[in-house]
Amino acid sequence: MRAFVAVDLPAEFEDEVAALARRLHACVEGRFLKRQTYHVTLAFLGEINEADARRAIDALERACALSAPVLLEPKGFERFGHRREGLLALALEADPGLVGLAENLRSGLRAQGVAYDEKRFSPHISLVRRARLEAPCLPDLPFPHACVAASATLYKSTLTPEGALYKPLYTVDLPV
Ligand code: 2AM
Repeated sequence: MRAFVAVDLPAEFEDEVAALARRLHACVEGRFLKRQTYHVTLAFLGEINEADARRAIDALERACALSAPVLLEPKGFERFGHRREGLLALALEADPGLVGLAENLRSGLRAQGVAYDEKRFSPHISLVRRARLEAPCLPDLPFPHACVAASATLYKSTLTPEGALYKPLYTVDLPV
């Protein structure tokens, strides 16, 4: 299965991110992601088997047990990939709790021999794929208020023509 580990968004924060995305419709064309797909990826595992999934759960539990409170604090918009057809995301500040969680999870995965995409951790919430921006710059929009995350989850991702479907496999509470 295709899998990744992510921090889940608290419901109120998710509402605010969805409201921000709605306002973007005026100046951005592309495939807007559904609000139930919003998350902050900590580690993308790619194809894993059942044994790897058990090891990843172990690494997730350990990382969450060691974690400081994880603050989700919007920083600004960020574009990844191709200028005219890339991903538009809401970038988050490098909160020490969030960065520490990603580092501890990744070192736990390494210790368990579970491979993951080693791109540098750049915390963000993906909003629009194949994004084409009309205006030279994005308007001044109200960003979601910072909040403390409550959980992190191992997800199974299934690719479909309508986009990826994410199924939570195992969720661990974070300290608040
Ligand atoms: P993205 O939203 O920035 O594209 C599930 O695919 C999640 O894992 C997405 O949030 C995706 O990030 C992230 N991810 C990180 N590395 C990835 C990779 N190499 N391939 C696919 N998804 C990746």
